[in-house]
Amino acid sequence: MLRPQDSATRERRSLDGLWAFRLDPGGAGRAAGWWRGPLPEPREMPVPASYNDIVPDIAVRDHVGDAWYQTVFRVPARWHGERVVLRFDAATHRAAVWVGDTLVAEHEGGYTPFEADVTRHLAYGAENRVTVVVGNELTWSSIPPGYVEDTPAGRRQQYFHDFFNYAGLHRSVWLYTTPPAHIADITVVTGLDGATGTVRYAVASEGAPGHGVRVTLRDAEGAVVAAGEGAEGLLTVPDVHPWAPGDGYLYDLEATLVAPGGEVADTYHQSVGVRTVEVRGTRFLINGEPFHFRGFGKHEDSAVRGKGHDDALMVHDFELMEWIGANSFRTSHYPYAEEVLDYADRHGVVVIDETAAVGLNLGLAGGIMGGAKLPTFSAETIGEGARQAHLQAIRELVARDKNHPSVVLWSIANEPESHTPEARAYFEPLFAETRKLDPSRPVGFVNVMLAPAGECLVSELADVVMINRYYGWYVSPGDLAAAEAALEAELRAWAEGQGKPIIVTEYGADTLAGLHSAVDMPWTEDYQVRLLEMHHRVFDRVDAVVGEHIWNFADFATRPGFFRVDGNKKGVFTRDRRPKAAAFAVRRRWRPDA
Ligand code: GCB
Repeated sequence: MLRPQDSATRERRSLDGLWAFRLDPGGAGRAAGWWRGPLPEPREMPVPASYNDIVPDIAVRDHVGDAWYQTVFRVPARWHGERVVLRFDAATHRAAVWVGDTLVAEHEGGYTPFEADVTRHLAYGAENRVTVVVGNELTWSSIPPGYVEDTPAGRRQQYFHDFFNYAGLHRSVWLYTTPPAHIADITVVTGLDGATGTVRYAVASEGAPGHGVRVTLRDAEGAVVAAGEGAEGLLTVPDVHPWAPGDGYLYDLEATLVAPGGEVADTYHQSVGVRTVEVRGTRFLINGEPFHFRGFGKHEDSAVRGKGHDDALMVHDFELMEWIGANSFRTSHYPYAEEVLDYADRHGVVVIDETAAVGLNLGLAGGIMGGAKLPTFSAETIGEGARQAHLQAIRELVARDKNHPSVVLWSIANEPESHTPEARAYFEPLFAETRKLDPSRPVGFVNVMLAPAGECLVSELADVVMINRYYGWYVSPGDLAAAEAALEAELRAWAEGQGKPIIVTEYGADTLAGLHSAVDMPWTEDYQVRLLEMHHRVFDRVDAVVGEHIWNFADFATRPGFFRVDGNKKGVFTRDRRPKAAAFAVRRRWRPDA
């Protein structure tokens, strides 16, 4: 799915800003048809943002159910005759959208975009009303899963992942035009053969019978380096400047749809980074060179806006990652805003791109949360409904992110149950589907400590081993000597058992900024430093380890709980992005010359 852009033939307009808003815990709005007129008794709500922390009211923060958004805008008269599309970059976790009285879109899944052709539903040169109902309930059939519990105090959302269930319109809303005959999709797959680059492209169009396609590839200075005719083809780029970690060199592919009479019907500009990705033995190769992942699991999370995208925070996070010497991150535990991937493309930052499939593990949830033990995969819990939603989440992720050179690896789930035959059966078709959709990138999932080397039945399906381990924290807290021995033994077992590259996608310790101790004491800044240093010593001894992603880049919000002090504190930075002592220690490892 192409992002809205301004081009010679297209125009876009942001609908971000303050919308009318109203919570609807009882579901009255659907029965009363709130889209048919102004929302009753609204308050104002910023878009994009999570609504949860905007209002100092626990009923807003912990709301379960529908939330209504509405705005009114004028459409320029000159847009008449164009195709006009209404696009939501994300609505968490599901939405229905009306333009005036007409239902134009419904979407499930909180972190991928959706859109509707609203050409016939708009009044041109006049005022139009858009109403959106956003649902935040997590069920046994949603990704991520959860369930709503009826308690004497009201409905309560339960879920199995360790970050707050923020909801709302988290990303931008756009109205954009295309000509009626338009480019609908572009796919590029790049290759390298010595100094020559290749760009295999496919341009899909709609409403354009008899039209032709022309493509022009320009370098960063704007010089034409290759050109082609036809909806599909292969371009070669002599003396190519590859995209590489730390060198986000991008070409511009201009696709032009040409009407039978020869006039330009539509144009779209697609950035292209020419690079290859390959897993060979225990190495992860980018452009044929071994790559070592240094960085973090992150979250889209900050005070007040929750998961709302914010360019200032995004750029600040990337600047801090550069300062500390990170070359990569994982979009734990959901697809991030497209602005983030565009930035990573431009700056040569490597991305492991993850679906929102987190918490598919009731063994873990039961263990940590003390709840009743239910089977993870069953007809009553995570079953066919969830698997269909998961497949759809993978399809939408690949459709959205396939052209980003920064994305080198798909992660189709975080810490699912993976040691049972049911898990294996659940995951086999998901791996197959991901590979079918994108044969050009490796595929993996993130393994949990409950399914160690030798017991995991799913890792075999993956191209790389990704593991989250908490030696020195959940296992042997305060005892770094025991933790070091256990970590090394497990990494060696993975290396011998799988013969694949290993990325340690999480390791870390909760740390309260300002707390210190001379001896190893969990929660202190000194302990976080020593725990990370211990891990790094071990990683350096195990050849198959090709990646270290600390959990987490920054402290983040979770639901309340006795083992979380105002959220998860495993950040190397605080939630407001101040460095803890560990930030300086990690920087010394990752940027020894700085
Ligand atoms: C994990 C999860 C992550 C949690 C982390 C923790 O394994 O993947 O979402 O936040 O552990 O701190 O417990």
